[in-house]
Amino acid sequence: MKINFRNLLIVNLLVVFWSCQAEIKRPEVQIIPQPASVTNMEGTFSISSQTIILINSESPDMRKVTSCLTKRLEDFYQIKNKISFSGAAEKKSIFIKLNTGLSIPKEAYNLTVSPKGIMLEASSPNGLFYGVQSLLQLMPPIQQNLSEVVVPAVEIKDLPRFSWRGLHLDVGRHFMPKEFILKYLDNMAIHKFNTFHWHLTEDQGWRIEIKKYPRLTEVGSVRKETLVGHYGSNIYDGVQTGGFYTQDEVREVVAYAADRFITVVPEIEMPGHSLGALAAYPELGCTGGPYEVATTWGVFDDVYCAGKEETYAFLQDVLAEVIPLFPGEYFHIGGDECPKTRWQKCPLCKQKMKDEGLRTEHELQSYFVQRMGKFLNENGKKFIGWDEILEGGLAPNAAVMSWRGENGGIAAAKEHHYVVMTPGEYCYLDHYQADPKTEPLAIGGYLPIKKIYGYDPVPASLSQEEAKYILGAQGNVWTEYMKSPEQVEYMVYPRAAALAEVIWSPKGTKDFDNFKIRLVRLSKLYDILGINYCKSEFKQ
Ligand code: TNX
Repeated sequence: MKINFRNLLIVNLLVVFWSCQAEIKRPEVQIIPQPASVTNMEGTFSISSQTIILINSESPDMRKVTSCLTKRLEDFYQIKNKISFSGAAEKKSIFIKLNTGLSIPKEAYNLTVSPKGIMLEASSPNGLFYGVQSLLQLMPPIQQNLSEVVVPAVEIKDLPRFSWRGLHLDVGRHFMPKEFILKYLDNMAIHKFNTFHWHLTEDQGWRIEIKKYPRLTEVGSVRKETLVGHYGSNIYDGVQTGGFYTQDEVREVVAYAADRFITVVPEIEMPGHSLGALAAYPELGCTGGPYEVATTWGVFDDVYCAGKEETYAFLQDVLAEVIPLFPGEYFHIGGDECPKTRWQKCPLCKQKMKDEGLRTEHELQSYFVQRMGKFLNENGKKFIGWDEILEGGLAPNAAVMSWRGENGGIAAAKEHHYVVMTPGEYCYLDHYQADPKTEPLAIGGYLPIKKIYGYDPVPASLSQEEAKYILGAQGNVWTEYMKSPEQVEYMVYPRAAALAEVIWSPKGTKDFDNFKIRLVRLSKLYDILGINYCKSEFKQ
């Protein structure tokens, strides 16, 4: 046979063209956080308005899962799908199957995309929700009218490494409007975070309505001005500022979070960081005041008086109103940064120490925390506090949030207490993420995204048995230097994406270069969603 080189060349070109087409047609699987197992397969599946979403359960939880999917298809691509209740998969459909008999953990899911259809299966709605989040990341990060959305064929088997995947927000230093809290929750869900730690009371403002004590919000939520620049500048802006959430608004936030399978953990700080409350009810301090809602940052000597029974009665009343608003398992009672200066001089505190046989003010703090913890336990809550609650003796069933490094967490885990890791060096999203010279003013520190990405929440010094007490990790967002929702987003994203992978993905699968490639894609979604993320990582 005579070979015609011209024809061969054409055939070659066609082959190259087809294979390129095929490559273009099969988008890459780029998900954050990286799933536990991803098997790429040949081909794609196209979702159009003809694609039926099949479900095998019609519970409210199932509706949350499906509406997350249908809303995205409609909002981004103008594709409207029918949802149909059915027992089995059909060709070319998306089958969302709740299979309570499936022996995989609560938040795990299996997602199979093939040219014949999509099958998502989990043992609980939580797992299905995360499966949907992954499916959404298989779709193109564009907002455009499309007749079909092409997703790559793939088999994903996924489950989280940790059960506490937290993001915190301090609304005491700067109040954040409810609408922003809702957006914060939306963005958390995309990253498969499941715990929102809402820091609600501070020296600079009390942010939650308490019906029995109206002055907490009338007086305690407003400060007359705010420090300008860094601590110690002694320059103030002269602008009165404040804000708080009504109990109805809190209920709305908690329900909105639940729709995204996020638990809200409230924090009512005690015994320190309490000037907001003391300004409203000065009789609760050792000196009786008067006190002012703080206008600067830092740690203040005036804290709740541990010697007065009125303090405990007040806090129990407050907790009694707050507890029913939050259905989650845990309640946070602060416990950090409580100077003992006033207690040392206070006759009532001294008397209390005598009566209770307490030798040091640290033991008095421990008494305080244990007493309030007991009240929480009696009212159906577990409690968690910052690692200072270890000082002077840890309450028998308290969980610890380790922030001053990992040592507090390690000590607690060794004593078989549950721990959430939030060491400042790795988890403080208020620290600078790039060169301070080019960044908006922040509290200090330096935590580039790569450093968070490299964090492992289980310290090497723990045995396998002790490591089971590490519930997970959390990013903390203290807002001294974040005046607006935009600034909060700037500090949180994209670093929270790195943290999400730390907490979700299996140990040993992390690869920062690969993460960065996936992050470029995720940032396109941030653009569409109007997230004001920091772009320094994308420059180079
Ligand atoms: C320490 S972390 C605090 C906060 C500050 C933060 C600033 C913790 C339990 N207490 O009150 O806002 O540092 O980084």
